[in-house]
This record gives sequence, structure tokens and C-alpha cells, in this order.
Amino acid sequence: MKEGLVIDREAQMIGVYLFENKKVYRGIPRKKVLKKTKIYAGDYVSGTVVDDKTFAIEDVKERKNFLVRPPVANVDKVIVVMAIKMPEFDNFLLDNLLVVYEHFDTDPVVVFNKIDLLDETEVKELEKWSQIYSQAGYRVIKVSAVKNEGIQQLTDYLEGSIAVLAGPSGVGKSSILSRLVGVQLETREVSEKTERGRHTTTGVRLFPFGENSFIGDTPGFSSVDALYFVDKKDVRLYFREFLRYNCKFPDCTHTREPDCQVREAVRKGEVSCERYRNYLKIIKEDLSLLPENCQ
Ligand SMILES: Nc1nc2c(ncn2[C@@H]2O[C@H](COP(=O)(O)OP(=O)(O)O)[C@@H](O)[C@H]2O)c(=O)[nH]1
Ligand SMILES: [Mg+2]
Ligand SMILES: [Zn+2]
Repeated sequence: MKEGLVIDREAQMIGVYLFENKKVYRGIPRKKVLKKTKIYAGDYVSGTVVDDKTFAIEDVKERKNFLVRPPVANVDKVIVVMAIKMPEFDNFLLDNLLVVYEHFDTDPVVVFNKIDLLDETEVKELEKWSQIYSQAGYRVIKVSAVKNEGIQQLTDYLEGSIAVLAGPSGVGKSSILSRLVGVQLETREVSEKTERGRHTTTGVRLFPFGENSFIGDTPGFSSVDALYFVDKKDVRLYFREFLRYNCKFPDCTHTREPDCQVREAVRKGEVSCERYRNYLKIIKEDLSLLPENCQ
């Protein structure tokens, strides 16, 4: 049996990347496999080579996670792409996305693209936000897809993983993907219409690059409500930096409880006001709860 990864999934098409020779085969699942599960991009499969174009899929490995939009399994890292300008940085959107991708058990990395566009004041703003997200526990990478800056750093960071790009449209996701993969690609939109005008189930493609790394594009979202995916009471678990603190009550919501260590950390400036404010906004809490130093 040989091991492969499903990198292309659209309608009846299953493209399987074989690790042994890095070639892509048309995957044909055995009936017993289809009975057991659906097959998604990102699925690790085992099977046998039938001929130089065809791979018979005998088994699908259990998934460690599954993103719904786009439907990709076993996502190690989500590259959340933002810009300081064009489009203007939206920290509320970023925090909603981080909550969602933490919830899906991936490791998000924050990428600021288009750094070539920034004047002195905007560079200061970039530094401020970079620091906020590094302090929160995220890897932050500054990139210019146009100037090919920071791309090597991102490639190194993604080595050996399945990653997908996320972020609002226009931030440069497709441009970054082209740089990482090293060729100009015409990336396919995730949602397509059939000739009958009906929405098909999505087509997803992962591109191999570097040392066993794979990357997929996503459609942009300009707004995401984390509560669509995550229970309100669980949001606190997906603000990474909150997990460093032990409040008096283990289920502390970091709002009105006595001896809340997270609120204490906000007061001391260890947890940023911006992040805490967005936490309150996401859980639809009263912003008058912000400590005085954040008002
Ligand atoms: N100045 C500048 N423009 C960029 C950069 N990356 C992408 N763009 C431009 O931004 C626009 C949107 O890029 P695209 O990759 O389609 O963004 P997507 O919607 O997130 O996939 C295009 O006109 C790109 O040429 C960058 O690093 N610097
Ligand atoms: Mg795009
Ligand atoms: Zn607390």
C-alpha cells in the first residue's frame, strides 16, 4: 500500500498526490471506502497504483480536523492575511477569524501583506498591531507579495504542513499563493455554478510546494461572526492569551466575576485593550466593562 494526499476535489474528480514520487493520480475509491466516508481535499489516503494515471483508494485516514469553508481536512495552519491599507485593517474581523480557526483546531498565523504600500505613520501602525498579535501568542509575518518580501520566511514556517489562506478579498491571498507555489496560477473560485445555474458542491485544490507543504486558496470573507461557528461560552477558550491566566472560577467569562485574572492582565497592559474589547464585542457584552485604562 502507498500513501497519498487528496489535493484536488471537484465533483467526481479526486486528485491524489503520491508522496513516493510526487506525482498526481486520478483517485478511484473502492466501494467499501465510499460506504465508510466522503472524500475531501486534505484527506490522507492509502491504496495502490493501478496504472500511471490511476490510484485505487483503499482507505482514508481519520481526520484530525475539518474546515467547512472551504471543505479541507487535516488543516495544520491557516494563514490569515490582512493589510494595513487597501483594504484597511479590520482587527475585529481578524479576531473573529482567529476564534473560528482556533475552534477548528488549526494553528493560525497572521500575515500582514502589502507592506510595500506603507508610509512612515502606517509602518508604525503595522508595528503596533504586529506586537499586539505576537504578544497574544501568534506568529506574525510581514509580507509583500508584489516585492516578494517575507515569502521565504512564510515558506519556511509552512514546511511540511497543509495550509489554507483566509482573509478578506483584495488583501492578496491569491498573489501570496502564486509566490509560494512559484508560478502564476489562475486560481479557481471555490464556489462554482453549473450550466443549470445550480450551485455545485465546492471544488477545492491544494497546491504542493517546498518540502511536502500544501496550500489552498479560499474565497474572501469581508465579515465573519464567530458565533455562527462557536458557542458564546466557548469564545474565551479561543483567545489564546487568556489561557495563560487562572481566574478564581475555572469557567470565568472574564466579564463580571470577582478575582478575574484576565481583566487584571488587561489593566496591567499584559493583555491588549484591543483584543479584550473585541472579545467583549464578539460575546455581545457591554463595552462599559472595559477597564479604565482601555476607555
Ligand atoms: N502593492 C501591493 N499590491 C498587492 C500585493 N499583493 C497583492 N496585491 C494586489 O492586490 C490586489 C488583490 O490581490 P489578490 O491576490 O487578488 O487578493 P485576494 O482577493 O486576497 O486573492 C491585486 O491587484 C494585487 O496585484 C502586495 O504585496 N503589494
Ligand atoms: Mg483571490
Ligand atoms: Zn476571568
